[in-house]
Amino acid sequence: MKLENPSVHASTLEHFWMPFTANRAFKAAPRLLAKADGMYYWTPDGRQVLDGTAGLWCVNAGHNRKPIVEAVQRQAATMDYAPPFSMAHPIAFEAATAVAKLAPAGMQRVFFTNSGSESADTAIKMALAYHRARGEPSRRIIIGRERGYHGVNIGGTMAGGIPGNRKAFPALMAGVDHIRSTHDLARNAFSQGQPTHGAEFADELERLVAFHDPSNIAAVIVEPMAGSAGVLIPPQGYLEKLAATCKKHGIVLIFDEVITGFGRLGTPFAAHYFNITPDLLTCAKAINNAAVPMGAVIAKNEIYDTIVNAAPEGQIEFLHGYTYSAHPLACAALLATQQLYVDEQLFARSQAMAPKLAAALHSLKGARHVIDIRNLGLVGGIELEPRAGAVGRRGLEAHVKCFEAGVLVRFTGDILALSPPLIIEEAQIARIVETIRTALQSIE
Ligand code: PXG
Repeated sequence: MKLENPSVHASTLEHFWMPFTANRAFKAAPRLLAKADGMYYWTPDGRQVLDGTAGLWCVNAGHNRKPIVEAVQRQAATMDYAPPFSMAHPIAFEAATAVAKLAPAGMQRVFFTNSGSESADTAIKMALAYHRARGEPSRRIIIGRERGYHGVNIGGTMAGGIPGNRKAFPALMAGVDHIRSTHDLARNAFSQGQPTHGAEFADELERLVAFHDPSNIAAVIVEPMAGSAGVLIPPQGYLEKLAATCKKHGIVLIFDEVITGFGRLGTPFAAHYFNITPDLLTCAKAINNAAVPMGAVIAKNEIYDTIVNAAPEGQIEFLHGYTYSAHPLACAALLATQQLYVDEQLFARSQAMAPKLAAALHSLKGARHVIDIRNLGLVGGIELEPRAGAVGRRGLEAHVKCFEAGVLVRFTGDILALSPPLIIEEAQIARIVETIRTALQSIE
Protein backbone atom coordinates (compact mmCIF):
# COMPACT_ATOMS: atom_id res chain seq x y z
CA MET A 1 0.00 0.00 0.00
CA LYS A 2 1.31 3.46 -0.90
CA LEU A 3 0.52 6.33 1.40
CA GLU A 4 0.27 9.94 0.35
CA ASN A 5 3.36 12.10 0.50
CA PRO A 6 5.92 9.38 1.08
CA SER A 7 8.96 11.58 0.55
CA VAL A 8 10.88 12.72 3.59
CA HIS A 9 13.62 15.24 2.98
CA ALA A 10 16.27 16.02 5.55
CA SER A 11 15.22 19.68 5.47
CA THR A 12 11.77 18.81 6.85
CA LEU A 13 13.20 17.08 9.90
CA GLU A 14 15.14 19.90 11.49
CA HIS A 15 12.40 21.74 13.37
CA PHE A 16 11.15 18.93 15.56
CA TRP A 17 13.39 18.59 18.65
CA MET A 18 12.71 14.93 19.23
CA PRO A 19 12.12 13.54 22.74
CA PHE A 20 14.45 10.85 24.14
CA THR A 21 16.10 10.53 20.74
CA ALA A 22 19.63 10.89 19.37
CA ASN A 23 18.42 13.74 17.14
CA ARG A 24 21.43 13.93 14.83
CA ALA A 25 21.68 10.19 14.24
CA PHE A 26 17.94 9.82 13.77
CA LYS A 27 17.64 12.70 11.32
CA ALA A 28 20.49 11.21 9.29
CA ALA A 29 18.58 7.90 9.02
CA PRO A 30 14.93 8.41 10.06
CA ARG A 31 12.55 5.61 10.93
CA LEU A 32 9.04 6.92 10.43
CA LEU A 33 5.57 5.52 10.98
CA ALA A 34 2.62 7.01 9.17
CA LYS A 35 -0.36 4.71 9.55
CA ALA A 36 -1.55 2.01 11.94
CA ASP A 37 -4.20 -0.67 12.17
CA GLY A 38 -4.61 -3.59 14.58
CA MET A 39 -1.21 -5.21 15.16
CA TYR A 40 0.56 -3.20 12.45
CA TYR A 41 2.16 0.08 11.54
CA TRP A 42 3.02 1.25 8.03
CA THR A 43 5.98 3.42 7.12
CA PRO A 44 5.39 6.45 4.86
CA ASP A 45 6.52 4.39 1.86
CA GLY A 46 3.99 1.69 2.68
CA ARG A 47 6.13 -0.96 4.40
CA GLN A 48 4.21 -2.96 7.04
CA VAL A 49 5.72 -3.24 10.54
CA LEU A 50 4.45 -5.68 13.18
CA ASP A 51 4.07 -3.83 16.50
CA GLY A 52 5.88 -5.76 19.23
CA THR A 53 5.66 -2.87 21.69
CA ALA A 54 2.06 -1.64 21.59
CA GLY A 55 3.44 1.70 20.49
CA LEU A 56 5.27 2.54 23.71
CA TRP A 57 3.57 0.08 26.08
CA CYS A 58 0.25 1.80 25.54
CA VAL A 59 -1.91 0.60 22.63
CA ASN A 60 -3.19 -2.47 24.47
CA ALA A 61 -6.30 -3.01 22.33
CA GLY A 62 -4.38 -2.66 19.06
CA HIS A 63 -4.29 0.33 16.74
CA ASN A 64 -7.11 2.46 15.36
CA ARG A 65 -9.87 0.39 16.88
CA LYS A 66 -13.16 1.47 15.38
CA PRO A 67 -15.19 1.94 18.61
CA ILE A 68 -12.46 4.20 20.04
CA VAL A 69 -12.03 6.17 16.81
CA GLU A 70 -15.77 6.72 16.55
CA ALA A 71 -16.14 7.69 20.21
CA VAL A 72 -13.45 10.36 19.85
CA GLN A 73 -14.97 11.63 16.60
CA ARG A 74 -18.43 11.83 18.20
CA GLN A 75 -17.12 13.66 21.25
CA ALA A 76 -15.11 16.12 19.14
CA ALA A 77 -18.28 16.97 17.26
CA THR A 78 -20.36 17.26 20.46
CA MET A 79 -18.14 19.20 22.86
CA ASP A 80 -14.46 19.70 22.18
CA TYR A 81 -13.43 21.10 25.54
CA ALA A 82 -14.88 22.23 28.84
CA PRO A 83 -13.11 23.72 31.88
CA PRO A 84 -12.45 21.19 34.65
CA PHE A 85 -11.94 23.62 37.59
CA SER A 86 -15.07 24.29 39.63
CA MET A 87 -16.98 23.11 36.54
CA ALA A 88 -17.32 19.67 35.02
CA HIS A 89 -18.84 17.60 32.28
CA PRO A 90 -20.78 14.36 32.76
CA ILE A 91 -18.35 12.18 30.81
CA ALA A 92 -15.56 12.97 33.34
CA PHE A 93 -17.57 11.33 36.12
CA GLU A 94 -18.38 8.36 33.89
CA ALA A 95 -14.70 7.95 33.08
CA ALA A 96 -13.67 8.09 36.75
CA THR A 97 -16.36 5.53 37.58
CA ALA A 98 -15.08 3.19 34.85
CA VAL A 99 -11.55 3.36 36.27
CA ALA A 100 -12.76 2.99 39.87
CA LYS A 101 -14.65 -0.16 38.86
CA LEU A 102 -11.38 -1.77 37.84
CA ALA A 103 -9.32 -0.49 40.76
CA PRO A 104 -8.57 -2.50 43.91
CA ALA A 105 -11.14 -2.39 46.71
CA GLY A 106 -10.90 0.79 48.78
CA MET A 107 -9.17 2.71 45.95
CA GLN A 108 -12.13 4.46 44.44
CA ARG A 109 -11.04 8.07 43.94
CA VAL A 110 -9.63 8.99 40.52
CA PHE A 111 -7.70 12.19 39.66
CA PHE A 112 -7.11 12.74 35.93
CA THR A 113 -3.82 13.94 34.43
CA ASN A 114 -2.49 13.89 30.85
CA SER A 115 0.51 11.58 31.13
CA GLY A 116 2.43 9.17 33.31
CA SER A 117 4.83 11.95 34.28
CA GLU A 118 2.01 14.13 35.52
CA SER A 119 0.55 11.17 37.38
CA ALA A 120 3.84 10.62 39.24
CA ASP A 121 4.10 14.26 40.26
CA THR A 122 0.44 14.35 41.23
CA ALA A 123 0.81 11.24 43.42
CA ILE A 124 3.87 12.70 45.17
CA LYS A 125 1.97 15.91 45.89
CA MET A 126 -1.00 13.88 47.17
CA ALA A 127 1.29 11.99 49.56
CA LEU A 128 2.71 15.26 50.92
CA ALA A 129 -0.74 16.85 51.18
CA TYR A 130 -2.03 13.75 52.97
CA HIS A 131 0.65 13.84 55.66
CA ARG A 132 0.10 17.57 56.13
CA ALA A 133 -3.64 17.02 56.48
CA ARG A 134 -2.93 14.28 59.05
CA GLY A 135 -0.80 16.66 61.10
CA GLU A 136 2.58 15.18 60.13
CA PRO A 137 4.02 17.80 57.76
CA SER A 138 7.58 16.72 58.59
CA ARG A 139 7.08 13.69 56.35
CA ARG A 140 8.67 15.01 53.17
CA ILE A 141 11.26 12.51 51.93
CA ILE A 142 10.34 10.47 48.87
CA ILE A 143 12.05 7.12 48.39
CA GLY A 144 12.40 5.71 44.89
CA ARG A 145 14.48 2.86 43.52
CA GLU A 146 17.55 2.68 41.35
CA ARG A 147 16.58 2.08 37.72
CA GLY A 148 13.03 3.23 38.47
CA TYR A 149 11.29 5.41 35.87
CA HIS A 150 8.50 7.78 36.81
CA GLY A 151 8.54 10.11 33.87
CA VAL A 152 10.32 13.38 33.35
CA ASN A 153 8.55 16.02 35.43
CA ILE A 154 10.24 17.28 38.57
CA GLY A 155 8.86 14.76 41.06
CA GLY A 156 9.37 11.84 38.71
CA THR A 157 12.87 12.97 37.80
CA MET A 158 13.79 13.19 41.51
CA ALA A 159 12.27 9.87 42.44
CA GLY A 160 13.47 8.13 39.29
CA GLY A 161 16.59 6.02 39.41
CA ILE A 162 18.11 6.15 35.93
CA PRO A 163 21.39 8.07 36.43
CA GLY A 164 21.50 9.59 32.94
CA ASN A 165 18.02 11.08 33.38
CA ARG A 166 19.05 12.72 36.67
CA LYS A 167 22.57 13.95 36.29
CA ALA A 168 21.86 17.30 34.63
CA PHE A 169 19.33 18.30 37.29
CA PRO A 170 21.07 18.18 40.69
CA ALA A 171 19.11 21.18 41.96
CA LEU A 172 15.94 19.07 42.00
CA MET A 173 17.36 16.28 44.07
CA ALA A 174 16.80 17.41 47.67
CA GLY A 175 14.60 15.22 49.84
CA VAL A 176 14.89 11.95 47.97
CA ASP A 177 16.65 8.67 48.56
CA HIS A 178 16.70 5.36 46.70
CA ILE A 179 16.74 1.67 47.46
CA ARG A 180 18.80 -0.54 45.17
CA SER A 181 17.42 -2.11 42.03
CA THR A 182 16.31 -5.74 42.10
CA HIS A 183 18.40 -6.68 39.09
CA ASP A 184 20.64 -9.65 39.94
CA LEU A 185 21.88 -11.42 36.83
CA ALA A 186 24.35 -13.59 38.73
CA ARG A 187 21.60 -15.37 40.65
CA ASN A 188 18.51 -14.87 38.51
CA ALA A 189 19.49 -15.03 34.82
CA PHE A 190 16.91 -16.84 32.62
CA SER A 191 14.32 -17.00 35.40
CA GLN A 192 10.79 -17.67 34.19
CA GLY A 193 8.39 -15.17 35.71
CA GLN A 194 9.32 -13.84 39.13
CA PRO A 195 12.91 -14.70 40.08
CA THR A 196 13.56 -16.74 43.20
CA HIS A 197 16.33 -14.64 44.69
CA GLY A 198 16.20 -11.11 46.01
CA ALA A 199 13.29 -10.60 48.43
CA GLU A 200 15.97 -9.30 50.81
CA PHE A 201 16.61 -6.29 48.56
CA ALA A 202 13.46 -4.88 50.18
CA ASP A 203 15.27 -4.83 53.54
CA GLU A 204 17.08 -1.73 52.30
CA LEU A 205 13.87 0.17 52.86
CA GLU A 206 14.04 -0.66 56.59
CA ARG A 207 17.61 0.61 56.61
CA LEU A 208 16.65 3.92 54.96
CA VAL A 209 13.63 4.31 57.22
CA ALA A 210 15.84 3.88 60.29
CA PHE A 211 18.43 6.24 58.82
CA HIS A 212 16.02 9.10 57.99
CA ASP A 213 13.48 8.29 60.73
CA PRO A 214 9.91 7.41 59.75
CA SER A 215 8.69 10.83 60.89
CA ASN A 216 10.51 12.33 57.87
CA ILE A 217 9.43 9.90 55.17
CA ALA A 218 6.35 10.65 53.07
CA ALA A 219 6.23 7.98 50.37
CA VAL A 220 7.85 5.13 48.55
CA ILE A 221 7.31 5.04 44.79
CA VAL A 222 8.11 1.95 42.73
CA GLU A 223 6.99 0.30 39.56
CA PRO A 224 5.70 -3.11 40.62
CA MET A 225 7.48 -4.36 37.50
CA ALA A 226 10.10 -1.94 36.21
CA GLY A 227 9.54 -1.49 32.49
CA SER A 228 11.48 1.22 30.75
CA ALA A 229 14.78 0.56 32.57
CA GLY A 230 14.80 -2.86 30.98
CA VAL A 231 12.02 -5.15 32.22
CA LEU A 232 13.11 -5.89 35.78
CA ILE A 233 10.79 -8.41 37.38
CA PRO A 234 10.30 -8.21 41.15
CA PRO A 235 11.71 -11.23 42.99
CA GLN A 236 9.26 -13.45 44.82
CA GLY A 237 8.30 -11.95 48.18
CA TYR A 238 9.96 -8.60 47.46
CA LEU A 239 6.90 -6.39 46.95
CA GLU A 240 5.18 -7.97 49.95
CA LYS A 241 8.12 -6.90 52.12
CA LEU A 242 8.13 -3.36 50.74
CA ALA A 243 4.40 -3.05 51.37
CA ALA A 244 4.73 -4.38 54.93
CA THR A 245 7.52 -1.92 55.73
CA CYS A 246 5.48 1.01 54.39
CA LYS A 247 2.47 -0.05 56.39
CA LYS A 248 4.47 -0.52 59.59
CA HIS A 249 5.92 3.01 59.38
CA GLY A 250 2.92 4.94 58.04
CA ILE A 251 4.59 5.55 54.68
CA VAL A 252 2.41 6.06 51.60
CA LEU A 253 3.10 3.33 49.03
CA ILE A 254 2.78 4.50 45.43
CA PHE A 255 2.67 1.90 42.68
CA ASP A 256 3.59 3.38 39.32
CA GLU A 257 1.41 1.30 37.00
CA VAL A 258 1.85 3.40 33.88
CA ILE A 259 3.05 0.27 32.07
CA THR A 260 1.44 -2.51 34.11
CA GLY A 261 -2.06 -0.99 34.25
CA PHE A 262 -4.93 -2.24 32.08
CA GLY A 263 -4.16 -5.85 31.38
CA ARG A 264 -0.43 -5.96 30.70
CA LEU A 265 -0.05 -8.71 33.33
CA GLY A 266 -3.43 -10.31 32.59
CA THR A 267 -5.15 -8.47 35.46
CA PRO A 268 -6.57 -4.93 35.58
CA PHE A 269 -3.53 -3.75 37.55
CA ALA A 270 -0.30 -5.25 38.87
CA ALA A 271 -1.81 -4.59 42.31
CA HIS A 272 -4.26 -7.44 41.53
CA TYR A 273 -1.56 -9.63 40.01
CA PHE A 274 0.61 -9.39 43.13
CA ASN A 275 -2.35 -9.11 45.49
CA ILE A 276 -0.92 -5.98 47.09
CA THR A 277 -2.97 -2.81 47.49
CA PRO A 278 -0.89 0.36 47.44
CA ASP A 279 -2.14 3.70 48.83
CA LEU A 280 -1.83 5.50 45.50
CA LEU A 281 -1.61 4.04 42.03
CA THR A 282 -0.50 5.99 38.97
CA CYS A 283 -1.50 5.06 35.44
CA ALA A 284 -1.69 6.46 31.90
CA LYS A 285 -1.03 4.95 28.45
CA ALA A 286 -3.50 2.05 28.05
CA ILE A 287 -6.12 3.85 30.17
CA ASN A 288 -7.59 4.96 26.84
CA ASN A 289 -5.42 2.97 24.44
CA ALA A 290 -3.22 6.06 24.04
CA ALA A 291 -5.75 7.52 21.60
CA VAL A 292 -5.67 10.90 23.40
CA PRO A 293 -3.07 11.83 26.04
CA MET A 294 -4.37 10.87 29.48
CA GLY A 295 -3.20 9.63 32.86
CA ALA A 296 -4.70 9.17 36.30
CA VAL A 297 -3.88 8.74 39.95
CA ILE A 298 -6.13 6.31 41.78
CA ALA A 299 -6.23 7.04 45.50
CA LYS A 300 -7.35 5.13 48.53
CA ASN A 301 -10.62 6.58 49.75
CA GLU A 302 -8.91 7.34 53.05
CA ILE A 303 -6.36 9.58 51.34
CA TYR A 304 -9.07 11.51 49.52
CA ASP A 305 -11.18 11.77 52.69
CA THR A 306 -8.25 12.97 54.81
CA ILE A 307 -7.21 15.69 52.37
CA VAL A 308 -10.74 16.80 51.55
CA ASN A 309 -12.00 16.82 55.14
CA ALA A 310 -9.02 18.79 56.42
CA ALA A 311 -10.01 21.84 54.37
CA PRO A 312 -12.66 24.30 55.51
CA GLU A 313 -16.02 23.78 53.84
CA GLY A 314 -16.27 25.61 50.51
CA GLN A 315 -12.50 25.86 49.96
CA ILE A 316 -10.50 24.04 47.33
CA GLU A 317 -8.97 21.11 49.20
CA PHE A 318 -6.13 20.04 46.89
CA LEU A 319 -4.58 22.92 44.96
CA HIS A 320 -3.58 20.94 41.93
CA GLY A 321 -4.97 20.15 38.49
CA TYR A 322 -4.40 20.57 34.76
CA THR A 323 -6.26 22.53 32.10
CA TYR A 324 -6.73 19.21 30.33
CA SER A 325 -7.62 17.06 33.38
CA ALA A 326 -10.48 14.84 32.21
CA HIS A 327 -10.35 16.28 28.69
CA PRO A 328 -13.63 15.28 26.98
CA LEU A 329 -11.88 13.57 24.05
CA ALA A 330 -9.64 11.60 26.42
CA CYS A 331 -12.65 10.58 28.51
CA ALA A 332 -14.55 9.47 25.41
CA ALA A 333 -11.58 7.37 24.34
CA LEU A 334 -11.34 5.96 27.87
CA LEU A 335 -14.97 4.81 27.97
CA ALA A 336 -14.73 3.19 24.54
CA THR A 337 -11.40 1.55 25.43
CA GLN A 338 -12.64 0.12 28.71
CA GLN A 339 -15.74 -1.23 26.96
CA LEU A 340 -13.54 -2.85 24.32
CA TYR A 341 -11.38 -4.47 27.00
CA VAL A 342 -14.57 -6.01 28.44
CA ASP A 343 -16.22 -6.95 25.13
CA GLU A 344 -13.13 -8.71 23.82
CA GLN A 345 -12.03 -9.98 27.25
CA LEU A 346 -8.59 -8.63 26.52
CA PHE A 347 -7.19 -9.00 30.04
CA ALA A 348 -8.05 -12.72 29.98
CA ARG A 349 -6.53 -12.90 26.52
CA SER A 350 -3.35 -11.29 27.83
CA GLN A 351 -3.25 -13.92 30.57
CA ALA A 352 -3.79 -16.73 28.06
CA MET A 353 -1.09 -15.48 25.68
CA ALA A 354 1.50 -14.87 28.43
CA PRO A 355 2.77 -18.48 28.62
CA LYS A 356 3.02 -18.60 24.81
CA LEU A 357 5.09 -15.42 24.77
CA ALA A 358 7.25 -16.80 27.61
CA ALA A 359 7.91 -20.07 25.79
CA ALA A 360 8.81 -18.32 22.55
CA LEU A 361 11.06 -15.82 24.32
CA HIS A 362 12.94 -18.42 26.33
CA SER A 363 13.66 -20.31 23.10
CA LEU A 364 16.16 -17.49 22.48
CA LYS A 365 18.37 -18.86 25.26
CA GLY A 366 21.66 -19.63 23.55
CA ALA A 367 21.03 -17.16 20.72
CA ARG A 368 23.95 -14.91 19.88
CA HIS A 369 24.72 -12.15 22.46
CA VAL A 370 21.85 -13.14 24.81
CA ILE A 371 22.79 -13.14 28.52
CA ASP A 372 19.33 -13.08 30.07
CA ILE A 373 15.66 -13.49 29.19
CA ARG A 374 12.90 -12.21 31.48
CA ASN A 375 9.12 -12.42 31.25
CA LEU A 376 6.01 -11.51 33.20
CA GLY A 377 2.50 -11.31 31.79
CA LEU A 378 2.64 -10.02 28.24
CA VAL A 379 6.08 -8.47 28.74
CA GLY A 380 9.45 -9.76 27.66
CA GLY A 381 13.00 -8.57 28.19
CA ILE A 382 16.08 -9.85 26.41
CA GLU A 383 19.39 -8.65 27.79
CA LEU A 384 22.36 -8.62 25.41
CA GLU A 385 25.98 -8.67 26.38
CA PRO A 386 27.22 -5.09 25.85
CA ARG A 387 29.85 -4.72 23.15
CA ALA A 388 33.21 -3.83 24.70
CA GLY A 389 33.63 -0.05 24.63
CA ALA A 390 30.20 0.54 23.07
CA VAL A 391 27.49 -0.03 25.67
CA GLY A 392 24.02 0.26 24.13
CA ARG A 393 25.14 -0.15 20.50
CA ARG A 394 24.01 -3.76 20.22
CA GLY A 395 20.57 -2.88 21.55
CA LEU A 396 20.18 -0.06 19.03
CA GLU A 397 21.51 -2.15 16.14
CA ALA A 398 19.17 -5.05 17.00
CA HIS A 399 16.24 -2.62 17.13
CA VAL A 400 17.17 -1.18 13.71
CA LYS A 401 17.65 -4.64 12.15
CA CYS A 402 14.27 -5.79 13.45
CA PHE A 403 12.62 -2.62 12.14
CA GLU A 404 14.17 -3.19 8.73
CA ALA A 405 12.79 -6.73 8.85
CA GLY A 406 9.31 -5.39 9.63
CA VAL A 407 9.09 -5.82 13.42
CA LEU A 408 9.03 -3.06 16.04
CA VAL A 409 10.99 -3.97 19.18
CA ARG A 410 11.87 -1.49 21.94
CA PHE A 411 15.41 -1.16 23.28
CA THR A 412 16.85 0.36 26.43
CA GLY A 413 20.62 0.25 26.33
CA ASP A 414 21.39 -3.37 25.49
CA ILE A 415 18.05 -4.69 26.66
CA LEU A 416 15.30 -5.44 24.12
CA ALA A 417 11.76 -5.10 25.44
CA LEU A 418 8.54 -6.63 24.13
CA SER A 419 5.05 -5.53 25.17
CA PRO A 420 2.74 -6.29 22.25
CA PRO A 421 -0.92 -5.29 22.02
CA LEU A 422 -3.05 -7.78 23.96
CA ILE A 423 -4.70 -8.87 20.69
CA ILE A 424 -1.48 -10.51 19.47
CA GLU A 425 -1.76 -13.94 17.80
CA GLU A 426 0.57 -16.88 18.37
CA ALA A 427 2.00 -16.71 14.84
CA GLN A 428 2.86 -13.06 15.40
CA ILE A 429 4.72 -13.92 18.60
CA ALA A 430 6.72 -16.49 16.63
CA ARG A 431 7.50 -13.95 13.94
CA ILE A 432 8.76 -11.39 16.45
CA VAL A 433 11.00 -13.90 18.20
CA GLU A 434 12.44 -15.32 14.95
CA THR A 435 13.08 -11.80 13.65
CA ILE A 436 15.03 -11.03 16.83
CA ARG A 437 17.00 -14.29 16.50
CA THR A 438 17.99 -13.43 12.93
CA ALA A 439 18.81 -9.82 13.84
CA LEU A 440 21.10 -10.95 16.67
CA GLN A 441 22.85 -13.34 14.34
CA SER A 442 23.56 -10.53 11.91
CA ILE A 443 25.06 -7.97 14.32
CA GLU A 444 28.51 -7.99 15.84
N1 PXG B 1 6.04 5.86 34.75
C1 PXG B 1 6.37 4.75 34.09
C2 PXG B 1 6.49 3.46 34.84
C3 PXG B 1 6.56 4.79 32.70
O1 PXG B 1 6.88 3.67 32.06
C4 PXG B 1 6.09 7.16 32.79
C5 PXG B 1 5.91 7.04 34.14
C6 PXG B 1 5.93 8.49 32.15
O2 PXG B 1 4.82 8.53 31.34
P1 PXG B 1 4.69 9.66 30.21
O3 PXG B 1 3.31 9.46 29.73
O4 PXG B 1 4.86 10.97 30.89
O5 PXG B 1 5.77 9.39 29.21
C7 PXG B 1 6.41 6.01 32.04
C8 PXG B 1 6.62 6.14 30.55
C9 PXG B 1 10.55 2.80 27.24
C10 PXG B 1 9.83 4.03 27.66
O6 PXG B 1 11.51 2.89 26.54
C11 PXG B 1 8.77 3.96 28.53
C12 PXG B 1 8.15 5.13 28.94
C13 PXG B 1 8.56 6.36 28.46
C14 PXG B 1 9.63 6.42 27.59
C15 PXG B 1 10.27 5.26 27.17
O7 PXG B 1 10.17 1.72 27.62
N2 PXG B 1 7.14 5.02 29.88
